[in-house]
Formats: sequence, structure tokens, C-alpha cells
Amino acid sequence: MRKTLLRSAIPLALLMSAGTVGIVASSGPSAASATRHPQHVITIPESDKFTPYQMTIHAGDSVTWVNTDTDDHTVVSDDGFNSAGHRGIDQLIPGTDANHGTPGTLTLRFRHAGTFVYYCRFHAHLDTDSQPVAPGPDGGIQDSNGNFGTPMSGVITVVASHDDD
Ligand SMILES: [Cu+2]
Repeated sequence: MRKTLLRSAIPLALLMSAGTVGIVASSGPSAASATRHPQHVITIPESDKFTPYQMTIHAGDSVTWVNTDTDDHTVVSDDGFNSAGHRGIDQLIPGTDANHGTPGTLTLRFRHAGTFVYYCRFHAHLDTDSQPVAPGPDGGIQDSNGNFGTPMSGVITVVASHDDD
């Protein structure tokens, strides 16, 4: 129906039609691949936490941790909960002090569905500094000093690939 209308219209409509086709042809493949395997970012701000704390991605996607803190941090797998690959990972992500002033990064690709639970082994215990608030009615867990919060940790939920949708 639409093609018939454009063909029967004036030359300007033909130009618009050709332009539309050209845009689809040139941007189609790259847009499709970017959609198929997006790269997600988890930032470590200048405090002991991963932001966002929770993220849902598709199998095949990559996640890059960017440590903008001055201190070093780590991504460590808790294998008891980890079903999305990268079991046993214990990866240092240098802070800006140890990385010539630029944020250290770590990129992992998740190839199959599951759950990736991780923490920072340097900051796996509660302290008085800023901590992420865990989901739940009480806002997290309480340590022996009465602090509420969650040790520096995060969870990535990997759902089926876009390709399987
Ligand atoms: Cu840390």
C-alpha cells in the first residue's frame, strides 16, 4: 500500500523514499549487531560499591566495570550462587591511584543464562562508609556494630539471548 503511494507521487516523494531505503541499508547491520550484544557498564564511584547493584542482561552481552575510585577494587565470584559462568574469578580492577590517573576496567562477556553474584574481597565486610542498600524490607543486613548495609557486592542476572527471543 505504502509503496504504491510513493511510486505514484511526485519526484520529491521518490527522493524521500530513496533516502529512507539508503538509511536502512547503511545503518541496519551495525544497529542490529549493537542491539544483539550490547555492552553494559557498572561503575565503582568514589565509594565502596558497585552501581548499579543489580543488572539484567541477555546472554551474549558484555559488562564492563569501570573503577573511578582512587582505591583498587576486585570482582570475585561467589561460586555457591554463580550459575552464569566466570566461576572462581578474582580480578583486580585498579583505582586511579594505581593506574596513572585513569580508571581501571574489567570486561566480562556472559555467554549463557544464569546468575552472576560477585563481591569485592577488599570490601566484603561492613564498615561505616557508604554502602549500597540491599533490596528488602530492612534495607540489608546488620553487623555487630549496628551498621545496616551490604558489603561491596552485586548481582547480574543473565536471561536468554536476544537471538532466542
Ligand atoms: Cu572494593
